[in-house]
Amino acid sequence: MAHSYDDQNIFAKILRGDIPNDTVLETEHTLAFRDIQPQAPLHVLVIPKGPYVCFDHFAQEASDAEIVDYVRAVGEVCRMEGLEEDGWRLISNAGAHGVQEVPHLHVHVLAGRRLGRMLQ
Ligand code: IU
Repeated sequence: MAHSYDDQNIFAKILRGDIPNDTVLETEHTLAFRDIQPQAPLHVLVIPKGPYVCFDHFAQEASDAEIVDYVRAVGEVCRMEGLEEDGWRLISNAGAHGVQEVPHLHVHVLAGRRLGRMLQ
């Protein structure tokens, strides 16, 4: 799949500082912030700072340093928010069938209640 990145998407604007966000963690290559419409008591979005549309795009084109930073940041958010005991769920929607609304890679970290068994 060819990936073309739209730099007018809302997360690109957040990364440029044009729109405020509720930051949980910022590292060299990654930003984690609270979702504006939380679907669980804890709902954090973790995004790479680079211009990647989805996981596949990121896996193909990001540097090893970006990938390591990103994966570690997702784990760090879970640790920082104290989720080890009760657990969490990671989701990353892609494309039309994944019902991805914002075309910048993001992982949803959901926690704080027992989530439904399946996603719709
Ligand atoms: P999706 O996986 O692309 O469907 O998720 C996009 C998420 O981005 C969704 O949960 C929105 O509530 C969230 N979001 C946000 O946190 N801040 C915004 O300004 C916008 C969407 I627009």
